[in-house]
Amino acid sequence: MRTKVAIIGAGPAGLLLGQLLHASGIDNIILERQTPEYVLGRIRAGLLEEGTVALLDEVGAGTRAHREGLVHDGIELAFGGSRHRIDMKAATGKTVMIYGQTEVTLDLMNAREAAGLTTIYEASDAQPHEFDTDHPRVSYVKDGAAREIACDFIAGCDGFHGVSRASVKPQAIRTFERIYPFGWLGILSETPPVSHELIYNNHERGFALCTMRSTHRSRYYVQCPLDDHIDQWPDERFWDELKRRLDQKAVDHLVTGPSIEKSIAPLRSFVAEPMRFGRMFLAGDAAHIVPPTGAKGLNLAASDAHYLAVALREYYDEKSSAGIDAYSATALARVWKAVRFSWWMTSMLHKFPDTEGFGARIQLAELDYVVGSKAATTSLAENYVGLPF
Ligand code: RFL
Ligand code: PHB
Repeated sequence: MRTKVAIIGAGPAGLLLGQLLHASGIDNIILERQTPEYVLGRIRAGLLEEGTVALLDEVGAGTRAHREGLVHDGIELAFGGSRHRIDMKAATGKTVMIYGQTEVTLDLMNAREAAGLTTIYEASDAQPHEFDTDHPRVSYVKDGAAREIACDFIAGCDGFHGVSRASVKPQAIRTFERIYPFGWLGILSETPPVSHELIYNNHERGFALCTMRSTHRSRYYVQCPLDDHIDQWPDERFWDELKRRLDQKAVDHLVTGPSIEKSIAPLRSFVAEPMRFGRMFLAGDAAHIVPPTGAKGLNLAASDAHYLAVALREYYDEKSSAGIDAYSATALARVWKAVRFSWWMTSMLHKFPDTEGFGARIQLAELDYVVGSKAATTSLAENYVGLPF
């Protein structure tokens, strides 16, 4: 088999890149280790920047998001017993959209199928080869048989634990990492959200986030110890802990119900440099991870896919390598700003082992400054709605 771009991974980065390339007439094949059902079952991100929605529109996959997504003009920060609204639309003219990653993935999968493009699911042992030459290829196993795709370029869109980044010689890559000493325990429930906008709570018992997937489906997170296990968190314990971290008005409005999904995610910041190795590019979580506090992971996967698609279009249409040569630096400039923002939001809102006394007072002073200063509010808002790309 031969294609121009072999994409490893059918998550948001790989699926969006595939559609963007197709829109430019660049043929591509996606290899995915899991089944489509497995990919669609992963409850992850929920918040899209306008730029991400525009990319879905660009590939004709944005119709349902506009119909079903919830557009939010602001968020609330709760600390010291009261809530403060950040009006992002007033500060930046921009909004964000609540639309789940599961839905984004489904819309992109449907668009791919409608376009008749090849996705090979349940492809095991994918391995990129010879990407430092002009004839890269990807080997894999399907239905017990060894197969291979010859290509011009490889796009490693295979997430944090993927094979692409792991295939690079250690001396060719540099990584930067911060591991946070806690995780997020999240639940999804078929209950109306406690408030029509997101509430980020700084509390002495730990961080809590009230978010949603729709007007009848809520998503809540509480900061938890890294070594906690789901079994230690029956629904009653979760709701009880959440209530302890919310302001009184939120507690009064909270509707609880059985969880339909429950999971614990560790928090980390991670960046690999560069994002290009000869004829292989990394995009999305394969290259970088952010803690979910800033809601940037999926949105960064989308901006990487955009930069890479533009670079490859330039390569094929204009016979110029300038775009692919600049891809890594261009993408990393945006990535690092999102890494900074996510780290800052995480630092300001969570309980750290040393957030006693002095540390806690500094967090409250910072939050008070953020909600009280027009400059600080605008800075948070312009990062939250997404820096331009
Ligand atoms: P993904 O989604 O991990 O997809 C990678 C795909 O590659 C496949 N794969 C392979 N395929 C073939 N061969 C191999 N060897 C392979 N190895 C892996 C995998 O099966 C998978 O299908 O990466 P991608 O596409 O880069 O997308 C990144 C996003 O999924 C991620 O950044 C977000 O979910 C992060 N995130 C959030 N991002 C936001 O923008 N807004 C949010 O509100 C938000 N909330 C979150 C989040 C992530 C969370 N968790 C669980 C980590 C909330 C949570 C709790
Ligand atoms: C979510 O809806 O899952 C979500 C929203 C905002 C975040 C993190 C997660 O910062």
